[in-house]
Amino acid sequence: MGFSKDFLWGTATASYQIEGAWNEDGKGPSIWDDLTHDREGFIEDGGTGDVACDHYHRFREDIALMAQMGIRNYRFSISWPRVLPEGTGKVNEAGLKFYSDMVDCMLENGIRPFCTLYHWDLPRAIHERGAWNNEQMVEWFSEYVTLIAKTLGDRVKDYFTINEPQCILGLGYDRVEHAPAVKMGKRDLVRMSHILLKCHGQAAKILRELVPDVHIGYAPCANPMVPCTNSQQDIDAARKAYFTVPPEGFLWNAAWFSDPAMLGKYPESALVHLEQYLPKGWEKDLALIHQPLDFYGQNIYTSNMVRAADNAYGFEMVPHRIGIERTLMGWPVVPDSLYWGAKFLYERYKTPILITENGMSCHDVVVNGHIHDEARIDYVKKYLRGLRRAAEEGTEVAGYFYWSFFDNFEWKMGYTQRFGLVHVNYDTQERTIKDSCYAYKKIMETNGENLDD
Ligand code: IFM
Repeated sequence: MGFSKDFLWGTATASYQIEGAWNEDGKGPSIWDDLTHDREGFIEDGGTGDVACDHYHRFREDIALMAQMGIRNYRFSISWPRVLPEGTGKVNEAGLKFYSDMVDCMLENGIRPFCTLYHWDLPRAIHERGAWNNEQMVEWFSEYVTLIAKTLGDRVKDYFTINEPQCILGLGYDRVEHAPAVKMGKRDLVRMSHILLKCHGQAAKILRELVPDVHIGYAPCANPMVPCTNSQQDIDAARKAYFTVPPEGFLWNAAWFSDPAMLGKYPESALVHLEQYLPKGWEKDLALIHQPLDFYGQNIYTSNMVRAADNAYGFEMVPHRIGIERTLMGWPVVPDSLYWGAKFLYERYKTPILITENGMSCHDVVVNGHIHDEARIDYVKKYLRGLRRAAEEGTEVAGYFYWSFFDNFEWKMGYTQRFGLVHVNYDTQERTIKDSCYAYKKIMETNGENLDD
């Protein structure tokens, strides 16, 4: 048993976090350029993505390194303002050429490209026109997606529409921790969610029309709910909690952004209190939002604990036990996250599950040219054992992408967090392969058969 023979092992990154070259060769400004340049003190260490891993200039060496380390599938994202500096209209040919060359380079190295269309670097010009809060966003996004499909579609057959809608709206417009860091009220957030979902649907439709033999996915997040015990009551409670949309914090739920896309309807638990904020005629948009997908991606790092309760919901959250192992981000290490996450999501959406991100930020130190990141190796193996158990019990698990191939700009946390399998010295841009990268290579080579070693 174990993972299927065609299991997709890979790694992931995102444009703003690695590329640098923020204003080179005709690229337009993004909301992250503006936030990091203009809001002093906002980013933990004052970092920006201006240079980041300088991947824009070093992609050939980086991709060769991936190939050397056994990576066969690579999830990268496109910077919208690099190809359309004003968001729409004039195309930046140099930007398109960069992605086209990068894709060629991946293929030459035997790496299958998985392209994420939107991983947060929104063009400033689109932000200034209202972005997700403007119905026209669907047209603007369509123009961008069409351009990418026509440029890369002959060589890139795997796409994700939108990465972590929860964070786009939840962190960008509610908690105000990410760009554009603009606070919006509940009515706007509901309307923006709906427009975002329409963008997802429209992108999937365009890809299906323009790219022969395409595979399309979506990459939302939401901490899985893990039952406190193996009792049937706690398992049922956890499943219910995972897909119940609470009146407050509704953006962070799995069902809010996934039920419309995967099932063609909003969850009842959401409609009860949020329908009043949905735009008029929302029902007729569901056909567009609900496009057939080939895989259901999900970014999973940690979980919440749940048990059955004698209250109106039938469940309650339970704090993690004191002293639980945590990553440098402070996220509790819950190895069963991938087990329960994949299992519950597959039961509900009946589409092959792709773990589009999972990984650990550690306090990595280079000692004599080596990084002995045992905690990361342990984390990956533990989490993958959970995923393997789900696969063995019948959950269709299509693949796993470690986040991230190399250390990079971790948004509000700047460069204080290192998630990579490869260490980046930001002063010299030197890459150093961490022990976890060698360990992951072995895992991929054995198709996960060495997870118990
Ligand atoms: O770095 C991020 C990534 O951009 C989106 N998912 C979570 C990662 C770690 O925080």
